Amino acid sequence: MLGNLPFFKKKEIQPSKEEIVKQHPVPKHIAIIMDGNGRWAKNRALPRIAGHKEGMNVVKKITMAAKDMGVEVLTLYAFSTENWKRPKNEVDFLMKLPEQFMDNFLPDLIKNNVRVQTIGRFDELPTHTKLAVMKAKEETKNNTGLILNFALNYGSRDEIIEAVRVISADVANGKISSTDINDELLSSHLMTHPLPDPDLLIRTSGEIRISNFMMWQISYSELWFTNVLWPDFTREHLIEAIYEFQQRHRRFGGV
Ligand code: V07
Repeated sequence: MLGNLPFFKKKEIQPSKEEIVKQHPVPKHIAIIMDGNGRWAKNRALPRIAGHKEGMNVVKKITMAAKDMGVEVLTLYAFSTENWKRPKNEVDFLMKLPEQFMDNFLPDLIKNNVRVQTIGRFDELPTHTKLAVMKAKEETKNNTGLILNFALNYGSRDEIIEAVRVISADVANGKISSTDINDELLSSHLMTHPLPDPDLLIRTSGEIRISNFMMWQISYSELWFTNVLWPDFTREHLIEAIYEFQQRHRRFGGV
Protein backbone atom coordinates (compact mmCIF):
# COMPACT_ATOMS: atom_id res chain seq x y z
CA MET A 1 0.00 0.00 0.00
CA LEU A 2 2.50 2.56 1.18
CA GLY A 3 4.83 1.42 -1.59
CA ASN A 4 2.46 2.96 -4.10
CA LEU A 5 2.96 6.43 -2.73
CA PRO A 6 5.35 8.32 -4.98
CA PHE A 7 7.17 9.63 -1.96
CA PHE A 8 8.21 6.08 -0.99
CA LYS A 9 8.75 4.76 -4.44
CA LYS A 10 10.97 7.56 -5.66
CA LYS A 11 13.76 6.93 -3.17
CA GLU A 12 14.15 3.29 -4.26
CA ILE A 13 14.68 4.12 -7.91
CA GLN A 14 16.80 7.24 -7.41
CA PRO A 15 20.17 6.56 -9.04
CA SER A 16 23.24 7.54 -7.04
CA LYS A 17 25.30 10.55 -8.09
CA GLU A 18 27.98 8.11 -9.19
CA GLU A 19 25.52 6.41 -11.55
CA ILE A 20 24.37 9.77 -12.95
CA VAL A 21 27.96 10.90 -13.50
CA LYS A 22 28.87 7.64 -15.24
CA GLN A 23 26.06 8.17 -17.77
CA HIS A 24 27.62 11.41 -19.05
CA PRO A 25 31.02 12.24 -20.55
CA VAL A 26 33.66 12.12 -17.82
CA PRO A 27 36.81 14.30 -18.03
CA LYS A 28 39.56 12.35 -19.75
CA HIS A 29 42.30 14.02 -17.74
CA ILE A 30 41.90 15.23 -14.15
CA ALA A 31 44.75 17.08 -12.42
CA ILE A 32 44.79 17.62 -8.65
CA ILE A 33 46.74 19.94 -6.35
CA MET A 34 46.65 17.86 -3.17
CA ASP A 35 46.81 20.64 -0.60
CA GLY A 36 46.07 20.65 3.14
CA ASN A 37 48.05 17.71 4.51
CA GLY A 38 50.00 19.89 6.96
CA ARG A 39 46.85 21.66 8.16
CA TRP A 40 45.06 18.34 8.61
CA ALA A 41 47.90 17.15 10.86
CA LYS A 42 48.03 20.44 12.78
CA ASN A 43 44.29 20.21 13.48
CA ARG A 44 45.02 16.87 15.18
CA ALA A 45 48.19 18.04 16.97
CA LEU A 46 50.17 15.61 14.79
CA PRO A 47 53.47 16.28 12.99
CA ARG A 48 53.13 17.46 9.36
CA ILE A 49 54.52 14.17 8.11
CA ALA A 50 51.50 12.35 9.56
CA GLY A 51 49.38 14.44 7.20
CA HIS A 52 51.53 13.48 4.22
CA LYS A 53 51.24 9.81 5.11
CA GLU A 54 47.44 10.03 5.34
CA GLY A 55 47.52 11.97 2.05
CA MET A 56 49.31 9.05 0.44
CA ASN A 57 46.53 6.66 1.46
CA VAL A 58 44.01 9.05 -0.10
CA VAL A 59 46.02 8.94 -3.36
CA LYS A 60 45.32 5.20 -3.54
CA LYS A 61 41.58 5.66 -2.90
CA ILE A 62 41.18 8.49 -5.41
CA THR A 63 43.16 6.55 -8.02
CA MET A 64 40.69 3.68 -7.73
CA ALA A 65 37.73 6.07 -7.81
CA ALA A 66 39.08 7.79 -10.95
CA LYS A 67 39.58 4.41 -12.59
CA ASP A 68 36.02 3.36 -11.72
CA MET A 69 34.66 6.59 -13.23
CA GLY A 70 36.48 5.95 -16.52
CA VAL A 71 39.03 8.76 -16.21
CA GLU A 72 42.00 8.15 -18.55
CA VAL A 73 44.71 10.27 -16.90
CA LEU A 74 45.04 11.40 -13.28
CA THR A 75 47.89 13.87 -12.67
CA LEU A 76 48.74 14.48 -9.01
CA TYR A 77 51.00 17.29 -7.77
CA ALA A 78 53.12 15.31 -5.30
CA PHE A 79 56.20 17.57 -5.01
CA SER A 80 56.89 20.98 -6.50
CA THR A 81 60.25 22.52 -7.38
CA GLU A 82 59.56 24.94 -4.47
CA ASN A 83 59.03 22.15 -1.92
CA TRP A 84 62.83 21.71 -1.47
CA LYS A 85 62.66 24.84 0.75
CA ARG A 86 60.73 22.94 3.44
CA PRO A 87 62.51 21.63 6.58
CA LYS A 88 64.98 18.85 5.78
CA ASN A 89 63.16 16.22 7.85
CA GLU A 90 59.95 16.90 5.93
CA VAL A 91 61.66 16.73 2.53
CA ASP A 92 63.39 13.48 3.54
CA PHE A 93 60.06 12.01 4.58
CA LEU A 94 58.33 13.10 1.37
CA MET A 95 61.10 11.54 -0.71
CA LYS A 96 60.37 8.18 0.96
CA LEU A 97 56.69 8.27 0.04
CA PRO A 98 57.11 6.95 -3.52
CA GLU A 99 58.80 3.84 -2.03
CA GLN A 100 56.12 3.46 0.63
CA PHE A 101 53.39 3.95 -1.91
CA MET A 102 54.80 1.26 -4.14
CA ASP A 103 55.49 -1.17 -1.26
CA ASN A 104 51.88 -0.83 -0.19
CA PHE A 105 50.02 -0.45 -3.47
CA LEU A 106 51.98 -1.72 -6.46
CA PRO A 107 50.23 -5.14 -6.55
CA ASP A 108 46.84 -3.37 -6.47
CA LEU A 109 47.89 -0.96 -9.23
CA ILE A 110 48.94 -3.87 -11.41
CA LYS A 111 45.74 -5.77 -10.64
CA ASN A 112 43.73 -2.70 -11.69
CA ASN A 113 45.67 -2.13 -14.91
CA VAL A 114 46.99 1.28 -13.73
CA ARG A 115 50.10 2.67 -15.40
CA VAL A 116 52.44 4.89 -13.36
CA GLN A 117 54.18 7.81 -15.06
CA THR A 118 55.85 11.00 -13.81
CA ILE A 119 56.57 14.54 -14.93
CA GLY A 120 59.20 16.77 -13.36
CA ARG A 121 62.98 16.98 -13.05
CA PHE A 122 63.82 13.38 -12.31
CA ASP A 123 67.63 13.59 -12.07
CA GLU A 124 67.50 15.84 -8.97
CA LEU A 125 65.64 13.27 -6.87
CA PRO A 126 67.50 11.12 -4.30
CA THR A 127 68.66 7.78 -5.71
CA HIS A 128 66.34 5.71 -3.51
CA THR A 129 63.36 7.75 -4.76
CA LYS A 130 64.40 7.39 -8.39
CA LEU A 131 64.79 3.62 -7.98
CA ALA A 132 61.29 3.26 -6.50
CA VAL A 133 59.73 5.37 -9.25
CA MET A 134 61.64 3.54 -12.00
CA LYS A 135 60.46 0.21 -10.61
CA ALA A 136 56.86 1.43 -10.52
CA LYS A 137 57.02 2.66 -14.12
CA GLU A 138 58.74 -0.50 -15.33
CA GLU A 139 56.32 -2.89 -13.62
CA THR A 140 53.24 -1.04 -14.88
CA LYS A 141 54.47 -0.06 -18.36
CA ASN A 142 52.30 -2.59 -20.19
CA ASN A 143 49.13 -1.62 -18.32
CA THR A 144 46.52 -0.09 -20.58
CA GLY A 145 44.08 1.42 -18.06
CA LEU A 146 44.28 4.63 -16.05
CA ILE A 147 47.53 6.60 -16.32
CA LEU A 148 48.52 7.69 -12.81
CA ASN A 149 50.86 10.59 -13.51
CA PHE A 150 52.80 11.98 -10.54
CA ALA A 151 54.23 15.49 -10.81
CA LEU A 152 57.45 15.05 -8.81
CA ASN A 153 59.94 17.92 -8.55
CA TYR A 154 57.71 19.61 -11.11
CA GLY A 155 57.31 23.31 -11.88
CA SER A 156 55.45 24.75 -14.82
CA ARG A 157 57.86 27.64 -15.49
CA ASP A 158 60.76 25.21 -15.38
CA GLU A 159 58.99 23.02 -17.91
CA ILE A 160 58.25 25.93 -20.26
CA ILE A 161 61.81 27.28 -19.96
CA GLU A 162 63.25 23.87 -20.84
CA ALA A 163 60.92 23.63 -23.85
CA VAL A 164 61.99 27.10 -25.01
CA ARG A 165 65.66 26.13 -24.70
CA VAL A 166 65.23 23.03 -26.85
CA ILE A 167 63.12 24.87 -29.42
CA SER A 168 65.53 27.82 -29.65
CA ALA A 169 68.47 25.42 -30.11
CA ASP A 170 66.51 23.78 -32.95
CA VAL A 171 66.01 27.22 -34.51
CA ALA A 172 69.68 28.14 -34.00
CA ASN A 173 70.96 25.03 -35.75
CA GLY A 174 68.45 25.39 -38.57
CA LYS A 175 66.36 22.31 -37.73
CA ILE A 176 63.24 24.48 -37.63
CA SER A 177 62.35 28.06 -38.48
CA SER A 178 61.00 30.49 -35.85
CA THR A 179 57.78 30.60 -37.85
CA ASP A 180 57.30 26.87 -37.14
CA ILE A 181 56.80 27.68 -33.45
CA ASN A 182 53.14 27.33 -32.60
CA ASP A 183 50.81 25.95 -29.91
CA GLU A 184 51.26 22.36 -31.07
CA LEU A 185 55.06 22.56 -31.28
CA LEU A 186 55.39 24.06 -27.81
CA SER A 187 52.94 21.50 -26.36
CA SER A 188 54.98 18.69 -27.88
CA HIS A 189 58.07 19.88 -25.95
CA LEU A 190 56.35 19.84 -22.54
CA MET A 191 56.79 16.99 -20.06
CA THR A 192 53.11 16.06 -20.38
CA HIS A 193 53.47 15.21 -24.06
CA PRO A 194 51.67 13.20 -25.48
CA LEU A 195 49.01 13.28 -22.76
CA PRO A 196 45.88 15.35 -23.44
CA ASP A 197 45.52 18.64 -21.52
CA PRO A 198 43.56 18.37 -18.24
CA ASP A 199 39.81 18.88 -18.66
CA LEU A 200 39.40 19.49 -14.95
CA LEU A 201 41.79 20.87 -12.32
CA ILE A 202 40.95 20.31 -8.65
CA ARG A 203 42.63 22.07 -5.74
CA THR A 204 41.83 21.12 -2.16
CA SER A 205 42.23 23.03 1.10
CA GLY A 206 40.69 26.38 0.15
CA GLU A 207 43.60 28.00 -1.67
CA ILE A 208 42.50 29.62 -4.95
CA ARG A 209 45.82 29.61 -6.80
CA ILE A 210 47.57 27.64 -9.52
CA SER A 211 51.02 27.65 -7.84
CA ASN A 212 53.10 26.90 -10.94
CA PHE A 213 51.15 23.75 -11.85
CA MET A 214 50.60 22.93 -15.54
CA MET A 215 50.02 26.56 -16.45
CA TRP A 216 50.19 25.99 -20.20
CA GLN A 217 48.11 22.83 -20.10
CA ILE A 218 45.19 24.25 -18.06
CA SER A 219 44.47 27.11 -20.49
CA TYR A 220 41.00 25.70 -21.22
CA SER A 221 40.45 23.50 -18.15
CA GLU A 222 37.52 23.77 -15.78
CA LEU A 223 38.77 24.73 -12.30
CA TRP A 224 37.19 23.29 -9.16
CA PHE A 225 38.20 24.43 -5.69
CA THR A 226 37.12 22.94 -2.38
CA ASN A 227 37.82 23.75 1.28
CA VAL A 228 38.17 20.03 2.02
CA LEU A 229 41.71 19.13 3.10
CA TRP A 230 43.40 16.46 0.95
CA PRO A 231 43.46 13.77 3.69
CA ASP A 232 39.67 14.24 4.03
CA PHE A 233 39.04 14.09 0.26
CA THR A 234 36.83 11.14 -0.67
CA ARG A 235 35.46 9.35 -3.70
CA GLU A 236 32.24 11.34 -3.16
CA HIS A 237 34.13 14.62 -3.46
CA LEU A 238 35.69 13.47 -6.73
CA ILE A 239 32.24 12.50 -8.02
CA GLU A 240 30.89 15.92 -6.99
CA ALA A 241 33.71 17.65 -8.90
CA ILE A 242 33.01 15.58 -12.01
CA TYR A 243 29.27 16.22 -11.63
CA GLU A 244 29.84 19.98 -11.59
CA PHE A 245 32.19 19.66 -14.56
CA GLN A 246 29.38 17.94 -16.46
CA GLN A 247 26.85 20.62 -15.46
CA ARG A 248 29.17 23.36 -16.76
CA HIS A 249 29.78 21.50 -19.99
CA ARG A 250 26.13 20.84 -20.61
CA ARG A 251 25.42 24.58 -20.34
CA PHE A 252 28.35 25.31 -22.58
CA GLY A 253 27.25 22.81 -25.24
CA GLY A 254 23.63 24.04 -25.08
CA VAL A 255 24.22 27.45 -26.65
C1 V07 B 1 53.38 12.24 -1.80
C2 V07 B 1 51.17 12.06 -0.61
C3 V07 B 1 50.01 12.75 -1.26
C4 V07 B 1 49.74 14.10 -0.70
C5 V07 B 1 50.67 15.18 -1.18
C6 V07 B 1 52.10 15.18 -0.75
C7 V07 B 1 52.66 13.93 -0.13
C8 V07 B 1 52.38 9.43 -3.65
C9 V07 B 1 53.64 9.65 -4.19
C10 V07 B 1 54.27 8.93 -5.27
C11 V07 B 1 55.10 9.58 -6.17
C12 V07 B 1 55.68 8.89 -7.23
C13 V07 B 1 55.43 7.56 -7.40
C14 V07 B 1 54.60 6.90 -6.52
C15 V07 B 1 54.01 7.58 -5.48
C16 V07 B 1 54.13 10.76 -3.50
C17 V07 B 1 55.53 12.45 -2.86
C18 V07 B 1 54.59 12.91 -1.94
C19 V07 B 1 56.83 13.15 -2.99
F1 V07 B 1 55.97 6.88 -8.43
N1 V07 B 1 52.11 10.32 -2.72
N2 V07 B 1 53.17 11.15 -2.60
N3 V07 B 1 55.30 11.40 -3.64
N4 V07 B 1 52.44 12.71 -0.89
